[in-house]
Amino acid sequence: MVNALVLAALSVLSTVYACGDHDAHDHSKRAVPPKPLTPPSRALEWGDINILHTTDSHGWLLGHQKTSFPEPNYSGDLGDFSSFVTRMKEIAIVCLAFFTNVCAWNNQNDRKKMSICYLLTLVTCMTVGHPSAVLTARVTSCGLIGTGLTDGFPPGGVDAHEANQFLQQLPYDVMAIGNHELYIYANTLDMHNNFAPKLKGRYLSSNVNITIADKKGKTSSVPVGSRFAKFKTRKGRKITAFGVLFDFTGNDKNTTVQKVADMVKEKWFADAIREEPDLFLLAGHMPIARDNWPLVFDAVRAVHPSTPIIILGGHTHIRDCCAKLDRKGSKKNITFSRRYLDPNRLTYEFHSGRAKAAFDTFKGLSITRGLKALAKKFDIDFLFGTAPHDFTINQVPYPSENSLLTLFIEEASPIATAINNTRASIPKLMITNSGSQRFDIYAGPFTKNDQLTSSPFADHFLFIPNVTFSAASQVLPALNHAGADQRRSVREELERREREMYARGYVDRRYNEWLEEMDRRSGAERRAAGNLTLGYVTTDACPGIGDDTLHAPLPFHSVPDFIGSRAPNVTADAPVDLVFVDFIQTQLLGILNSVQKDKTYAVSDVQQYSPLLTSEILGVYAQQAWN
Ligand SMILES: *[C@@H]1O[C@H](CO)[C@@H](O)[C@H](O)[C@H]1NC(C)=O
Ligand SMILES: *[C@@H]1O[C@H](CO)[C@@H](O)[C@H](O)[C@H]1NC(C)=O
Ligand SMILES: *[C@@H]1O[C@H](CO)[C@@H](O)[C@H](O)[C@H]1NC(C)=O
Ligand SMILES: *[C@@H]1O[C@H](CO)[C@@H](O)[C@H](O)[C@H]1NC(C)=O
Ligand SMILES: *[C@@H]1O[C@H](CO)[C@@H](O)[C@H](O)[C@H]1NC(C)=O
Ligand SMILES: *[C@@H]1O[C@H](CO)[C@@H](O)[C@H](O)[C@H]1NC(C)=O
Ligand SMILES: *[C@@H]1O[C@H](CO)[C@@H](O)[C@H](O)[C@H]1NC(C)=O
Ligand SMILES: CC(=O)N[C@H]1CO[C@H](CO)[C@@H](O)[C@@H]1O
Repeated sequence: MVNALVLAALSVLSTVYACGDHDAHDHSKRAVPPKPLTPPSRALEWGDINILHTTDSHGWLLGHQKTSFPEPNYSGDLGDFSSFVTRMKEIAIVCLAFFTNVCAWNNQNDRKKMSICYLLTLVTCMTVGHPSAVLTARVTSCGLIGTGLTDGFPPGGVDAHEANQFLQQLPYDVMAIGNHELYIYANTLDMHNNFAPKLKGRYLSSNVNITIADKKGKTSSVPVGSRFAKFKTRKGRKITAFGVLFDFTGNDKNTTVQKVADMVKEKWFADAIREEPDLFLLAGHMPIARDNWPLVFDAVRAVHPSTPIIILGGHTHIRDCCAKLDRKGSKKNITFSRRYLDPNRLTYEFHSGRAKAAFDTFKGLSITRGLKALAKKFDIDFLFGTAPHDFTINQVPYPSENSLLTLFIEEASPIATAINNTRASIPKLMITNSGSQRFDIYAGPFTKNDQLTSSPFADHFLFIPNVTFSAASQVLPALNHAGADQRRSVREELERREREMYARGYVDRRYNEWLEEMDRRSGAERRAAGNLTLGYVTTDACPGIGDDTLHAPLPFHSVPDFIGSRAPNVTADAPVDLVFVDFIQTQLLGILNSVQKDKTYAVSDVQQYSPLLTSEILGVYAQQAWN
């Protein structure tokens, strides 16, 4: 039996959080959320092979620290997780190992007694029933859109370099490369030079290479980590593992992502799968549904019709499972089960059967201490102000008082960009894409870390002066395809952009569809029942309930693709500044030229509106308005 315990994506994109004691400078109160957490619903099932699988933790190594729901559910930090892994491995091995030692110690000179002792031990352990090793697999993605722990490095540093010192202390048997390791060459090089060697052949990049120069300046393309790994579990089961990345196109120069379809045709791949292991472990930063896993699966199946294959996916931040790839059913009688754990101490303590100090390991505590020291070193708790209440992206309608999008475009952007700006007094309309805001803001301290998390994109505000208000006011509805003329082309453009964005690593659309579906399916009833706490409610294609802790889903409201500031109180023919983010310049010019015919606007009409970057807006605003 194969057992996958999936520690859900730490919900980078859409939930929220704040320090328990309202003290932004102290992460030490973590792990003691003010509201009681709901414990897991039932004990885990153990099998012959047990896998702990984490994915998409990005920079959330200190866990989610805010007190607004459901953030405390994701409050476990990497140190807690390290202790959990140790405790689960102990449960798997301690029985035999412990009693074997006891037998040997007590019966040193009596072989017969020793044999009986062994036999009794064996029977006891079999009855207790924890026969196997725990493998740990991580489908990685560090850097960007993480938190200050990875992205908050001082000038001259390398994204995630410091945080990786902690990750590499966990006993991952297999780790697969993710897209965020590839946006900036220096980050990839750091993974290749410093991180991969620490993983000793277990950092897998089956289809990802980096181009490096040797001492003589001669360049060559080599795998970032290893292409595959073959190893044995503690009980001697042979594993052949790969680490595959989806067909990602947003990678930097001098890095290569080979298409999955081409990878499976490589000679090295054929050579690697020729020998039959007990299990193929296909780990990879690629969602298990709607992506290229079947290509890898079929390539293995063509050679080995019945060898167990387990696929560990990731990337879209959703909980998902399907057991359908084997259409004819395997000849070997294997069973499989999976469980999605909320990553918090309560979950870890419940399943390890140890609480508080008895749960923590020395290494776990030292990782937590180290991460806190790193947070301090990067000054990620620098306080901009105190948010008066929660501002969320999808939990409330847009526009509304508690909408982060409303806050950003109607309040924060106009106020922050007006500071030291000679055009401040000129009426304006501001437009940005809603995807620019990545994470909710929760009531309480708003820190440098929160700013990085909510608004990671460093776009410039540009503007076109002297646009008539009547023309400017048509641009936003047209961008959102409300105007009949533009509807088809804009929709097509958005679809095209969506496909392109997915290939470049953006996953909001899929993650949001998942949240929306869980709310539509059962949101109203489950919340009304009043006996469930908020969190993920997973419906997947594997049998039984996958969620470890039962929840009611968060409310979900969809938002338009583009959002705008409040209209100034001016006449239709009055000149206004049309302000927008550089990211949407091409589309905006096209639309502006289609809604009016007085003038053909071109890139030469566009100027910089403010030296402030979009990633700085919330901090500047909070310093003004939330102090
Ligand atoms: C790629 O790396 C090589 C070797 O370091 C270097 O000479 C070359 O300029 C790089 N190319 C780009 C486009 O960065
Ligand atoms: C990756 O590196 C290996 C080893 O140098 C090389 O043989 C292979 O052609 C490279 N693959 C790609 C897709 O660049
Ligand atoms: C397969 O496993 C199931 C459940 O453990 C068991 O009932 C069945 O008899 C097994 N079949 C074979 C062919 O071993
Ligand atoms: C505005 O100008 C003052 C004085 O030069 C400066 O201290 C301040 O940082 C500026 N504020 C912004 C948001 O640029
Ligand atoms: C806006 O137009 C007025 C006249 O209509 C002109 O004087 C002014 O220079 C223009 N401003 C810019 C920034 O182009
Ligand atoms: C919650 O309440 C509903 C309706 O009263 C009930 O069917 C369900 O079993 C309860 N769930 C839990 C986890 O107590
Ligand atoms: C808009 O401006 C007009 C003319 O200056 C003024 O009478 C009116 O009260 C303003 N409306 C609002 C809502 O400020
Ligand atoms: C499982 C779990 O921890 N659920 C918690 C999620 O967060 C809310 C708000 O803090 C709690 O009430 C739940 O118990």
